[in-house]
Amino acid sequence: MKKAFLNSFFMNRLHLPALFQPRGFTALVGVLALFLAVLAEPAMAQAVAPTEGFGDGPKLVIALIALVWVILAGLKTFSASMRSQGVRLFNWNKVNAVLMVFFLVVFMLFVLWHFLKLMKFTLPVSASAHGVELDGMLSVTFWITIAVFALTQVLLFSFALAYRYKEGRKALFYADNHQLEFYWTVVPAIVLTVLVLYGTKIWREITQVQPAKDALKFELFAYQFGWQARYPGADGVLGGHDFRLISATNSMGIEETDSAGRDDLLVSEITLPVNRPVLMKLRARDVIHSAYMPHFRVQMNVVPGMPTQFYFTPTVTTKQMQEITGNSNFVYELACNKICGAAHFNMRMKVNVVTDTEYATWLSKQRTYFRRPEPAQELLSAR
Ligand SMILES: [Cu+2]
Repeated sequence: MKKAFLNSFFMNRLHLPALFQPRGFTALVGVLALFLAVLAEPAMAQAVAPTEGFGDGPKLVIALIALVWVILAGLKTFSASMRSQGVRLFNWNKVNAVLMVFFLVVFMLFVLWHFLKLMKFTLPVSASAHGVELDGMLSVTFWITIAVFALTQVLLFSFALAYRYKEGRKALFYADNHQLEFYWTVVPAIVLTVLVLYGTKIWREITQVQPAKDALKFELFAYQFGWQARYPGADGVLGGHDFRLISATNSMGIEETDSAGRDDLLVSEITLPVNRPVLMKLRARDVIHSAYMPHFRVQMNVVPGMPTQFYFTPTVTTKQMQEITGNSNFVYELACNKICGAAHFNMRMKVNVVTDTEYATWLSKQRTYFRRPEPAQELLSAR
């Protein structure tokens, strides 16, 4: 090694092709991944809860990485210059192998820290009966993937340490092993089949069930950009509809000639009695929207020309959920979950889950879709 100091530093460390050699590339990707994760984190926290931040944590992590990077670069240059004088300071092969394991531990702790830090932004317990099943399925899938992830990462990085270059050690030529290949094909196939069948069973239980006779029906009508909600009147039947009837005075296209529709109610918020099955009917006026009520684990596409529905039972009232979450301002919401146009973000509606008596009181105050009587009493009392 007779290279000059600058030559050895800049040519070996910063020459681009070196970054694409396995070692340089691993380090580059590792640092980039950490850097991106650190950068994305405040943005994520900001998006969910504007007042919550991560303080100086991310800056500290970036500074630490930069510091370690600079120290290593300095050591490497120093050791290269010493080696040109015949003194060997470090076994860099071993240092890199140990750094692999160091990276594994730091990265795993980083992942764990993220989980703990961001857990509070995840959804609270399911507010519907089927949601509990769905959550159970998700956690089973989650735990299996976490176990596989941890196992494969530990193997990957510890093998880099255990089987690093050693003088005199020759790699074993190992062409194939049918038994090994059999196991790593069959075991994942069985696990995936079980997961898929389990998921299909739950999906069938959620969507293929026959709605109860006494189920409460209501209709959601999606348009660019908003929702309209219609409840059946005293008869419990929603009147017919036809898109050709949509006009300035009949925005949902309800058939005025259908007697079942005359007592239908147009409401500004969805209100549901707790523990009563609900059949949500969905229609769209223009493009595909999606009715998404995350707290109830409910989501269904709303398609023009193809009515869809979702059948579910709310089990937790708004008041109870406020206690569970410790947030006195908590409200359930309906949002559109299809990017349906410029004001897609505006497609929201409040959802209330209340007791039977509260529901009856609320219902009695709603106005009918067609002839909405003037609220004389309310106007008088307001004055
Ligand atoms: Cu939409």
